[in-house]
Amino acid sequence: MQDLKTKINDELSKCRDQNSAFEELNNYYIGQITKLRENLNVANLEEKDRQIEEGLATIYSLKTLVSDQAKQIELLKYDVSEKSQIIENMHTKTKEIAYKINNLEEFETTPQVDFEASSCLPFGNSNDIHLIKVADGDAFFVPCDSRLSGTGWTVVQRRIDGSVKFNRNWLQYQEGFGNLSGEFFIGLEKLHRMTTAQPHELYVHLTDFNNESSHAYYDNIIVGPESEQYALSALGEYSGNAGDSMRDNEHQKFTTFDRDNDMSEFNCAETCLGGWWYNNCGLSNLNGQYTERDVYYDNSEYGIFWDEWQGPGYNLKSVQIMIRPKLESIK
Ligand SMILES: [Ca+2]
Repeated sequence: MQDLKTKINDELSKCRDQNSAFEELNNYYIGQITKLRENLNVANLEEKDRQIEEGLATIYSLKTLVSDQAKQIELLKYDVSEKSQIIENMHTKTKEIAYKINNLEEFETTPQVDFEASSCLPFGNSNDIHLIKVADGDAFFVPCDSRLSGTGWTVVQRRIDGSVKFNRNWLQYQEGFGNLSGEFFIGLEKLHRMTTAQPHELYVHLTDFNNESSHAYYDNIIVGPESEQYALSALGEYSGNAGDSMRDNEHQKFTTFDRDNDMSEFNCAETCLGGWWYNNCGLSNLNGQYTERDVYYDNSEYGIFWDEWQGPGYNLKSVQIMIRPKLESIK
């Protein structure tokens, strides 16, 4: 029994020792594990910090990239808008060119076209009707005359038989009327455009019922714009054998029965029966009433007269008014 007790105590003592050794070992491992855990956590944190830093750097560079791309997009948008404008301009140009081509095709079928001509001069020794174009205005037909006083005159008014009425309103005088191969008035707007595009000379050819002729030449005619009522701004020097009967009309505005610009207390267009650069009322009336041979001298003073040649009561048989660019002004 005593032996058994001793054995048990021994065994118990051994167990305690072993237990104590286990505890020590356990503590050692716990310590190691704790240390490892601690190390592991620190390493993880450092790694995380590093990852966060890396992440932040990536985000920053992404932000820079996005901002750069936004700038690029803005530049591209601007570029696109600029190119759209260019394309739109090209469309407009294309339309203009197409329009010009179509018109050229139309004009190709019209005879006697010369867009270089701004008067009858380029047509040389011609007595035909030609198309001319002054400055950037529309082209229009004019009769040319090379018989009365050398070549290249543009006829702007003609009276020969009384077939066309000349007692007309402002708008008709502005635009012109009549028949280019007979009696007509070219129109104040065209006269203005022609005489202001380059210096012009003026030739007035008169014929009486005895078929005798005279002429008046003025070396610098200018017809003002509509805003100045197409005033006869200048005539220049006179020469000829008909007398200077238009001098009185120089610096006068144009008057028609519906627009009184003259110096008379009455309307000279109403008393003289035609549109003209009336003064009060003046010594010439080349757009007056046409009169037949049997009443060529009726003292009416509303017929076609040129005071200094046949007097104001004599109604002339025919008139032709012509203009031509001054030769010394042509380069
Ligand atoms: Ca008046």
